[in-house]
Amino acid sequence: KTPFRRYSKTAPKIRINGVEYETHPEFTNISGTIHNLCDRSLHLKPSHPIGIIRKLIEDKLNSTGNAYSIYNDFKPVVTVEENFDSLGFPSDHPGRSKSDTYYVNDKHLFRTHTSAHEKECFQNINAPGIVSDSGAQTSKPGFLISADVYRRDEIDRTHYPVFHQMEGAHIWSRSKEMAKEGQEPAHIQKLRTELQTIEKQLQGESMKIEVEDDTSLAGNPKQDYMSDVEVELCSQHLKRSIELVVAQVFNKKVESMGGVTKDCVLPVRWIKAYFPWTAPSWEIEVFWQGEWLELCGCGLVREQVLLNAGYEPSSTIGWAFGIGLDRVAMLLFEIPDIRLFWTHDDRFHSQFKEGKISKFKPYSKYPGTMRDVAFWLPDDQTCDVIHENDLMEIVREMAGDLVESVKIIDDFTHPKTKKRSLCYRINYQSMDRNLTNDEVNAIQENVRNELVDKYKVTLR
Ligand code: FA5
Ligand code: MG
Repeated sequence: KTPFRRYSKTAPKIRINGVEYETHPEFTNISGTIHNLCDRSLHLKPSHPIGIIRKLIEDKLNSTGNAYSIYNDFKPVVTVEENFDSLGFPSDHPGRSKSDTYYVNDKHLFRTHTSAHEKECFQNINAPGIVSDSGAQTSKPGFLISADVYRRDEIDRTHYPVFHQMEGAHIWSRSKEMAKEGQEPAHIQKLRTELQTIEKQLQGESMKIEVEDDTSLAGNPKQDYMSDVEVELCSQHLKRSIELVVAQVFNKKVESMGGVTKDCVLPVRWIKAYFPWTAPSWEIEVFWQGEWLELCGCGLVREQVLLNAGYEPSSTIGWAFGIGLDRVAMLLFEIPDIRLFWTHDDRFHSQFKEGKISKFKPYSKYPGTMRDVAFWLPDDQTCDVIHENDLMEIVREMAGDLVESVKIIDDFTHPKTKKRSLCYRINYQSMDRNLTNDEVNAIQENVRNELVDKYKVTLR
């Protein structure tokens, strides 16, 4: 059983990954569960599905010219500045709220995405003294960052408070010298050559990608400092790079199913999106087994992000993307429940091999047990309002990985008293063993007590 650590709002200090942080009476909302998960580094395990996918993507992207430095060891606690401010998040962005984000204190939080490390990695590209693999005094123009990310969220088979992302970025310095008569500037020529290499590689893949691309910039404007040709080439470079990854990964999947990808066509589509730190922006979706799956968000890096990292105005253009690794891994390895990634059970881990995509064979299906909890919300305005994610957090804290899902089944306001009642259905189910009734009852009792203690609800 995972030890149960609790942070009372009065505990003055918390130690995370060897660093001591002051707590904050209003901000600190991290739980023992999260603390226990923050040094597992699943993405670094070579024969864990998350680690396998991570490595496949890194190798594929570096096969087009070895342009990416790899960062896989960033610790999860970052500053509010790194996670939000440096990327231009407005001060009222919902992602900043305590109901969505795990705060260590008012200045530190568990990163909600790998974009939190963009600024530092952009700074490293420009930092003097960084020696590349070839010994040159410049570092690579791109980077890949893989890490665990944290979000307070609902509980079901595809949501877990910790998941994994890979960030990618690539920049080009604008040439200082004027281009020769009749020639394009050096960085444009470079982009064209690199793009050709990627396109050629894409054509060589046995899995064909059928692209539906929303190239119109209506409602998805370019930045003024970039020229039309820069936007065009940079977006193509970004999109073809990601398509190359998709072609490779899904090719491996089809092969592992005993199929042949020779005449296989995989539909993908680019949909315009919005991120505060990229413009224009897109999301890519892949059509797999009858459904569109959202893979990743991306776009051309906003100049402000580069300026925040110390770049000279108008000196640099580039792109960035962020891929969620867990859902892709679930789909490719046919893993039915996201909790399985976190199990210590060898019946899970012994099934996977470095570099291979294989189908997960469930070792056993243990039955679930349902329990409902119903309560009246307090009408006393002086106590904390309970957010659905707060309830999820309580269940998570009491049940750990023994909870499969939590669903609202009733939300009712009394017509006369105007009192509001909620009912949630909790499904307790272990991936590794049978649960006893006593055990489930004890957890359920803890959940009920905690709801009363923390949020002053009236149980029904
Ligand atoms: C981001 O997190 C951006 N940082 C991505 C980005 C990077 C955009 C760089 C532009 C430039 P988003 O919140 O949509 O965006 O998450 C990115 C991906 O992570 C999603 O496409 C999805 O694959 C995955 N993801 C998001 N939420 C979850 C979740 N709760 N569980 C599992 N995967 C998730
Ligand atoms: Mg999204």
